[in-house]
Amino acid sequence: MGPWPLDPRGPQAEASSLVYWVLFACAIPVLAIVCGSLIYSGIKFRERAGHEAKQFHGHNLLELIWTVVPTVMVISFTGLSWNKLNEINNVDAGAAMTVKVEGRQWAWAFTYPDQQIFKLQDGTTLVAGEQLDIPVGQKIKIELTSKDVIHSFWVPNLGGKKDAVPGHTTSLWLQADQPGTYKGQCFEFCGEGHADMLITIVAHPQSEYATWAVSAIADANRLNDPRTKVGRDTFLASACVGCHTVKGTPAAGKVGPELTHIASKPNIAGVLSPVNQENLTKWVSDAPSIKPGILMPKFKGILTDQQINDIVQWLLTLK
Ligand code: HEC
Ligand SMILES: [Cu+2]
Repeated sequence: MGPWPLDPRGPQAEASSLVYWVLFACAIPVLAIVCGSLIYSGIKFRERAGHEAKQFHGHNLLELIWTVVPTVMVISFTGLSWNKLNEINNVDAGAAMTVKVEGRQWAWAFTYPDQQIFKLQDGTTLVAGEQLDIPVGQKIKIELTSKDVIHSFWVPNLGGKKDAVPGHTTSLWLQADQPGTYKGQCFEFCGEGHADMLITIVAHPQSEYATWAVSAIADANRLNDPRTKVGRDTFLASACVGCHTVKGTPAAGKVGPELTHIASKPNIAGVLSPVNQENLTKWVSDAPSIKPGILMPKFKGILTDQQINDIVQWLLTLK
């Protein structure tokens, strides 16, 4: 099933779905009794030929019942909600890690905690877009803020929603009981890209989380390697980004294939093998002469040989 609050996969979401189901279970008999007796007495005691509507008022026992029962119910609901709200709002106690989340039109950025396992070689901390990776069975504190307008963070299977307000920090906590992928969505209309402001939370078994972190750091280090930075910058500044996606960078084009792992592929576009400096240079310089009719233009003459070489050096690090 997709994102759905009544399919809780963690204690936070369980707390609110429990309140929902208890209230729902009590509301059904109340509805049945109230509507049932209304309809029943409307038919039974109505005025009709040979039957005069009975006139009476006051019935101590009935009045006592319909005062006491709802009072007890409402007080119990208050107690239950109070109790569960305390649990839901208990953000800090026992949190294993704190992730800073910033909403902006129209994406989320996740900054991992200032811990050694999330450090890049340039001393900065791992930041990810769209996807947050967490360990299973641990309480994760989310500190929310916004860069522009009000957004709302909601991953229904894991927990309640919270607004991300510019200039303020709000917080919530999440915990996934099972490994898996949990989808969420910005829940405050925030402009034309609102519908695309998605959230993906991937929960890893605790024993595999450190391994995930190592590979995430390696990916981030590769993309930010100072030795290939010129190539990265040239790539991002040229037409390539309009057609190709490289995860972890702003390049998100969808016309051509994703290049996130181009250096690990067996060939380039199915025609040039292996993926090495020589072949990539040929391809980027003049793809149409290698594979006639493709959409990718020739870059020889548009970019200098040096620029093509810089880009190729960077592409070679995309393993
Ligand atoms: C107008 C769109 C467009 C632009 C601009 C563009 N490409 Fe491409 N690119 C493509 C398409 C389409 C393919 C797939 C060709 C095929 O497989 O038939 C491709 C394929 C590739 C491949 C091989 C991918 C694979 O999976 O084998 C590489 C590498 C590549 N492009 C690099 C670049 C670089 C670097 C730039 C910028 C200098 C660039 N492209 C600019 C459209 C584009
Ligand atoms: Cu939003």
